This record gives sequence, structure tokens and C-alpha cells, in this order.
Amino acid sequence: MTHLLLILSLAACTKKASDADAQFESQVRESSLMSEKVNDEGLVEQRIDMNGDARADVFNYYREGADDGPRRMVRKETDLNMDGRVDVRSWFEDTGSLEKEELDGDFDGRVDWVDHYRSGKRA
Ligand SMILES: [Ca+2]
Ligand SMILES: [Ca+2]
Repeated sequence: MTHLLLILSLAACTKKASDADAQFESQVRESSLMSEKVNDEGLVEQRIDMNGDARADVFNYYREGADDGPRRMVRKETDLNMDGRVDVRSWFEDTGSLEKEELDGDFDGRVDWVDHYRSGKRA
């Protein structure tokens, strides 16, 4: 029974993600960088408006590279349904591969799904 539930929730999660992806793709064309500043954590915070309504929907957090090396993405937050609340948070390892991802699949402001990754693969 537990196993079946897991499969069902997996399927539901996958479907929602792909719908959101399609919405996301169609809005990428209008995306624009709103601001870029160093935040309290000492990370470079980029705010990106994906749908042209002057409200940020994607937040990228970077750590500046040492010795003018390339900056590295530490965290990415995305408001998938553009309601002003972040629905997906992703953390990245030093290698650039995904470390952890939190997803609010039904957009109620609570995290429904947490994925942990090891070497870029879901664990
Ligand atoms: Ca927006
Ligand atoms: Ca949202």
C-alpha cells in the first residue's frame, strides 16, 4: 500500500512539473534581469522577471569565484505559477550538480516534495 501511494504521488508530481515547465518555457521569451546585488549571505542575488509583470519570479544566488574565477550558482528559487510565492528551491554543490530540491507542487505555500541528490542523481 505504501508503495502504491508512493508511485501515485510520483506520477502526480511528474505531471504537475511538466505542465509547469510548459508554462515556464512560454514565458522565458519575456524574461528580464531586474536587479543584481550582494545579499546578507554574501551571495550575488539576481532577480529575474519571467513574464514581464515587473515582479521577480526567479531568484538566482551565486557565489563569486575566487581569483576572478567563474561565479557558481548556489541556489535557485522559482515562482512557477507567478503568484509571488516561490514554489521550487534548488541547491547546488560545488561541482555544480544539483544537491537538493524542494517543491511546492500544489502552490499552497508549503513544501510537498524534497528530493536529495548525490552526484547529480536523485537519492
Ligand atoms: Ca513576474
Ligand atoms: Ca508560486
